[in-house]
Amino acid sequence: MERTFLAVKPDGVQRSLVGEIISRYEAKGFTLVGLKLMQVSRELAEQHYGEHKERPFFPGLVDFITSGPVVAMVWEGKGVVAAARKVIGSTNPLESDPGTIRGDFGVDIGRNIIHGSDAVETAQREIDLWFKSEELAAWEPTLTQWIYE
Ligand code: DAT
Ligand code: MG
Repeated sequence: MERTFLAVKPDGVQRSLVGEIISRYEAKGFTLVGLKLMQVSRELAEQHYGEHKERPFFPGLVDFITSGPVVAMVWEGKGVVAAARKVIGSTNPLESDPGTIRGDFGVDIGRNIIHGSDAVETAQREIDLWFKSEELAAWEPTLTQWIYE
């Protein structure tokens, strides 16, 4: 089953949006297989956002993501990588549709509340970067038959 990596960023944690965000993915029918609140090191932040290291916003992005605790999560389900990104919305919250997390709760691009992997391969890389295999739980919810036909 497909998995994705999601992280509630320091702004989302400070604004008490963790429960709201988890609820959206639970209600959709996806399965939570990993969850931890953690302080991100600069090393982890720089690796996670490595694709952006030449961009002018990179230092500010690393400062921001290390500025307070984040809630790192792994979610599982059919098509979860793309579906989770749809629930998140566009990178710029002002361009995100209402109903999406960024569209409902954010304004500035540098305070866009949540990270989500952008492709299946990226998700695997990010899950391996953020979680040890023993921190992930493989379990089958009893609800499965009411979500999948
Ligand atoms: P996303 O988080 O939607 O995958 P991304 O991978 O292009 O977006 O960028 C990673 C994060 O970097 C993004 O969530 C917020 C920040 N960011 C991106 N573009 C930016 C910009 N032009 N100015 C400031 N921050 C930016
Ligand atoms: Mg990205």
